[in-house]
Amino acid sequence: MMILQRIFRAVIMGPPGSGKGTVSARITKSYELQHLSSGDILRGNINAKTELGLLLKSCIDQGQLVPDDVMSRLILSDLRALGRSSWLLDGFPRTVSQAEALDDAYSVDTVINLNVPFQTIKQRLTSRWTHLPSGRVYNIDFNPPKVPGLDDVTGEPLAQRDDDTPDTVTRRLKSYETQTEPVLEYYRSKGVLETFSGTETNKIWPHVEAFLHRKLSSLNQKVA
Ligand code: G5P
Ligand code: MG
Repeated sequence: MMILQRIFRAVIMGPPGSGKGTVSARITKSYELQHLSSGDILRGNINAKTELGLLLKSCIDQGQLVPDDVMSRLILSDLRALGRSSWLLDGFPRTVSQAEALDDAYSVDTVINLNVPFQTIKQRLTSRWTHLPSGRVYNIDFNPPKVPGLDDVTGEPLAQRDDDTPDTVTRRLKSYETQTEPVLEYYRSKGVLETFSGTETNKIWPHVEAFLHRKLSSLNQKVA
C-alpha cells in the first residue's frame, strides 16, 4: 500500500458497466483512497425508503439521470464528511453542470476514463450480481462469487439491480452519450483526462495501475 503524502483527488468515469466499480475496488486495495460511488449512495437512500429515495428510484429505474441539484448536494455533503482525506469519486460528475459544482469546491488531480465499447457492456450488465449494502459486484462469467448467489465477505444474498434490464441499459447508454460525454471534453480541456480503452478489465487494469503509480510517486517526490 503506497502512503500518500498529500491529498489526492481523483474521478473515475466511463459508460454504465465499463468497470468503474471493479477498477475502483482494485485501486483502493493499492492506495489509501476513499471510494465514493454515486450509484451506491443513491441505492443506499432508496433502501432507507425516504421520500427522496422514491424520487431517486423513479429516475434510476427509467435509466434517467437524477436532477443535478439533488445529485450535487448529496455528493458534496458526503465529500465534506470525508474531511482531509484522499478520494476516488465513481459516477460523479455525469453532467457539465455537476463538474462545475465539483470544481467550485475541490480541484481534481486526475480523471480516469474507461473507454469500453457499448456492445461489450450490454452483455455484462445482464449477468451482474451485486451485494447492495457494500456495493461489491460480481459477474456470473467474469468474477463469480465463491458460493453462487452469496457475497464472499458477509455471506449475505446477492441481488440483481432493477436498472440492469436490456431496455433500461439502452436508455442509460443514451443518457451517457448525450449528457456525460461532454464532461470528458470538459476535463480534457483542463488537461487532467487519462483515457484507457479496451474490452476487458484485466487488460485495462495494468495500464491504470502503472499510470497511478507514476502519478502518485511523482506527487510524493514533489512533497518530499
Ligand atoms: P451507477 O450505479 O453509477 P453506472 O450505470 O454508471 O451505474 P455501473 O452499472 O455501476 O455504472 P460500472 O461500475 O462501470 O457499472 O461497472 P462494474 O459494476 O464494475 O462492472 C459491470 C459488470 O461487468 C460487473 O458484473 C462486473 O463484474 C463485470 N465486468 C467487469 N469487467 C469485466 C470484464 O472484463 N469482462 C466481463 N465479462 N465482465 C466484466 O448509476 C446508476 C444510476 O444512478 C443514477 C443514474 O440514474 C444512473 O443510471 N446516477 C446519477 N444520476 C445523475 N448524476 C449522477 N452523477 C449519477 N450517478 C448515478
Ligand atoms: Mg458502479
